[in-house]
Parts: sequence; structure tokens; C-alpha cells
Amino acid sequence: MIQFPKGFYWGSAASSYQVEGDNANADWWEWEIRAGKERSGAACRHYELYGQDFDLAQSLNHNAHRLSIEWGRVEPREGKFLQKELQHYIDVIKALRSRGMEPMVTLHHFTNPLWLSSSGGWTNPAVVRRFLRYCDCVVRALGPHVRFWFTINEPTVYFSHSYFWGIWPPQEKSFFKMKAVHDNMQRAHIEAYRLVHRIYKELNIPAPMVSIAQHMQAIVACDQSLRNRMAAGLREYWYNQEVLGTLARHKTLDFIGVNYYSRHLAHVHGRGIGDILGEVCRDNHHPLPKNSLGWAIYPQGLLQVLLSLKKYRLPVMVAENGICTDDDNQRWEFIRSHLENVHRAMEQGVDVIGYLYWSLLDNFEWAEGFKPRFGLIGVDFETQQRTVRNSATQFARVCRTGILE
Ligand code: IFM
Repeated sequence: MIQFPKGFYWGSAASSYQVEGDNANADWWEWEIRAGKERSGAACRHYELYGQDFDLAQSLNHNAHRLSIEWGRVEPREGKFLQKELQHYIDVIKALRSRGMEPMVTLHHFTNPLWLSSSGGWTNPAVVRRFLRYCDCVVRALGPHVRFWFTINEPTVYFSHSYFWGIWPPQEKSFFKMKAVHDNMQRAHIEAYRLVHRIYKELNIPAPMVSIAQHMQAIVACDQSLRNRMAAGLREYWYNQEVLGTLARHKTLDFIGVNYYSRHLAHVHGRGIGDILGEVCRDNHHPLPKNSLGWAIYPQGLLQVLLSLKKYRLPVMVAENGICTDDDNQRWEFIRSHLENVHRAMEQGVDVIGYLYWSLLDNFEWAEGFKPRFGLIGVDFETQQRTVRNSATQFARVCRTGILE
């Protein structure tokens, strides 16, 4: 039996674009059309149904919920903020609070307003000023009700998928553009961190907790060859640690949000930068069970990444951890085994303060569409019917008691 401490945050995470529906002012919306991708459409209609979805989360004993603000909704034209949309998010956050859940708010989760992307998006250094103007408006409106902020979700995933691998909008393949986005995102976080703290001081409310949500894979060399070990070391630095290290040096992290899903087995044959940064084992060495998208399930990898954060001496929140699967028994086993490793990390001195499962609902999984089922709660996208899964009930017991049997 494993006992988690009192006051631990238990809940789930989501992002606006993936659940709300009808986010027609986002660059991703336009890309779905242009690239002939599955349309996000009404998604989970969570924009209207959030009250009933939060009733379910409350009934599952969650005491926290991570959501994001859709930038293109609150600022559909540059500099024009819609009070009605800000009020919507205030209502959403109050709906969480009134159900006993701590709202944790992400300011940027992959999508951009169309006006931003059409003027260079995150490659244009003006994005820092633009992001700060948006943060200023949102944080003043929501600040009195929110303590936890994530400025940017998974910057490394965003800049590599969108600007290096070219698989997400705007589908660029340029090391230099990726580097520009990387630099601008770091600057944006650093400035936004300071801004959020300044606003809280001005409003005379208790200091906020600000971080990013950092995507981390358990990077493992496929064998002991120098080439693979060097590739693994380089990727550990570039994908997992570099951004966090910089933000920590600037003293702009109050805690660390970590999103963990899978193992990354580095195996390099080629000599190109893409091979060095991305080539993984294709020969099924060290096989593991997989989720429905083919990602290896590797619970001890969560221990590995949590231990790698110890050096920052900051509280850590597991801001996302989850599995897409059509087998709900596999989902509960995934949660159980990952929680075991969270607890091991705590025993070894990592100050983990919460665990948020990805995701509350089945939702729109970006370029993969609606097929991957990540939800504790199943969604029938024809009828918008919700079905609480058995894994959700098992997890609810842990959320209520803090005990993992
Ligand atoms: O759905 C995504 C989420 O938007 C960011 N982290 C990973 C999840 C699963 O791929």
C-alpha cells in the first residue's frame, strides 16, 4: 500500500482547442482545412458543457483541473479583447472553485490566433510583446481566482513539430526558424513570469505559482555504442533540460510542470541533424507494450525524468500523464504503475505536489484527430454523451484516499 501526502493535487488536464469546439479564430482550424486534416469541429462542446463535465470530475474526487485559455477567442483581432470571452473563462474558473477544484491555467497550448500566425507567429520577435499584452489582460481578469499558471505548454514539442519536423502548422522545416521560436518562447516565458508576479503584487493577492509544462521523454540509448549514448545525451539536454535550465537560471520557475508519456529509444544510423536529433530504434530492440498510437509504455521512465529534476530544487507537478487506448484495463494499469513511480521519486527526495491525468475527456488529438481515446470519461462525438470509465472510478478512489493499493 502506498500513501500520498495530504494536500496532494489530484485531477486531470485538458486544453481549450482540444475540447471546447468551434475555435475558428485559431491557426490550427485554418490548417485542418488547408491540409485536409480531420476537423476539430464541435470537439467535446466543452465550451457549453463545462458545468456538467466538472460535475463528473467532482464526482470522481478530483481536487484540481488544468485548462487552457484560447488566445484567439479572447483576442480575435490584434489588440481587441472580448470581455464576453474573458467573462466566459472567469465563469469556468469559478465553476471549478465552487466544486472544490484548484484551477491551473495554461496561457498558450499550441494554438495561435490567426492574426498572429499571419504575421510570422512565434518566429517574429514581436510575439513577445504581443504575448505579454494578452497575458496582462487574462491575468488581470482571472488572477483573483487563480494561483497556478503555466505560461506555455510543451515549448520543445511546439517548436520542433511546427518548425523542424514540419508536421504541425505552419509546417516549416528550418533549424533557424525553430531556433527563433525557441528563443522567443523562452523570452516570452521569462517576461510573462515577471509580469504575472507584478500583477499579483499590484492586486495585493498572495503570490502565484508560475511554470511552463515541459514535455519530457525518458531518453534511453538503444545500446552502449558511443554514437547512441552521445545522441541520447544530446537529446536529454536539448529536449528535456535546456529550456528548464535557462528558466531556472533566470529564477522564473516557482515549480516545474512535467508532461510524461513515453520512452524515447535513441538509435542513430544517419549523419544528418535530423538523425542525430530524432532517429529512434526501428528494430524493436527492448520491446514494450504500446498505446494505440504506438508509443511505448514505460512507467519507470517517469521516475527517471522526475529524478532528473531534483537538481532544480523546486516543487514538481505532473501536469500531464496519460494513455490513449481502447482497452480501459490498460488505462488503469498505466495510471497505477505511473503513480507507483511518482511515489518512488518522492521517496527519493523529489517534491512532487500533484498528478494530473491526461485527459478528463476523450478529445481532439491534434493531427491524429478523434481516434485516440485518452479520456477517463469516454465521449460519443455524435451525441456528446459522456461515459465514466472504470479506470476513472479506480483513480477516483486514489484521489479520495491518497492511497494506492
Ligand atoms: O494531447 C496532447 C496535449 O495537447 C499535450 N501533451 C500531450 C497530449 C497527448 O499527445
